[in-house]
Amino acid sequence: MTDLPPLAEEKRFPDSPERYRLHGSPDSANFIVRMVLEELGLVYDYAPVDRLISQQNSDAYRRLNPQGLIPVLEVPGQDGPMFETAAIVLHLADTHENFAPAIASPDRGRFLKWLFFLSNTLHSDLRISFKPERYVPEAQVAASLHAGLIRRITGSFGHLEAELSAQGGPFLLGGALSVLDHYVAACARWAQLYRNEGKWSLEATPHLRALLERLETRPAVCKACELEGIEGKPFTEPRPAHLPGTTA
Ligand SMILES: N[C@@H](CCC(=O)N[C@@H](CS)C(=O)NCC(=O)O)C(=O)O
Repeated sequence: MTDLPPLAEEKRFPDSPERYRLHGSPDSANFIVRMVLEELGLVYDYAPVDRLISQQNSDAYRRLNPQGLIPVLEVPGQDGPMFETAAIVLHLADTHENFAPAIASPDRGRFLKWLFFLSNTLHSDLRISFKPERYVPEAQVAASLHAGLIRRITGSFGHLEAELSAQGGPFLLGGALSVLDHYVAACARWAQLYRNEGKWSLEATPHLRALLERLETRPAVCKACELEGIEGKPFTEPRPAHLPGTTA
């Protein structure tokens, strides 16, 4: 039996880009990916997705992410575009060996559990709380769902506050900055800005506030904010982004 010759690189990965390409719209979940790309000092292209005209639901975009959700990162060498923010930032951190503990490290498990918590609990709840009427059209039921989600979101920030306190800060893993911190910072921003109606604030979470203040001074975070059209203090005194394509 003869081994078949390997397929040419371009045949195996016909859509693999030459360099990272981030698809996003201002202040959407791509903001988290953007902060991480900037922290890692990576070169990338940016493809704007106009949410005002629902471009995320176009056939072309759904070929990148069948859910029609932002962000997508096209990754050199991968056999398809990546979606899901946590998967993307984990991939970037692992590939570039920064902002995540190494696989054999004793804090890897702690890192993973909080990353999954941020993705499948806090971020997920926030997303539903922004537009509860998408899930339950009746106004009263939607209002009640929203109230329940705000309680859960407040509880989730409470868990993160307790972890920060237990680790002694300044970051979620303790002394080392990781992609968890960028993820939680964006969630804290959106929780204050969108459909929160003053129900959650940083008052009850002083350790989280200190983490956010620290992140706000990082050059990579400032650069990401500038590119996303986010002005002022993005996490402790958030104001809506002002670039076209922004939606609440
Ligand atoms: N689980 C997804 C959620 C992403 C998500 O919620 N994206 C929002 C923007 S922040 C979106 O695409 N919204 C457009 C829509 O719902 O039509 C992830 O982590 O990437």
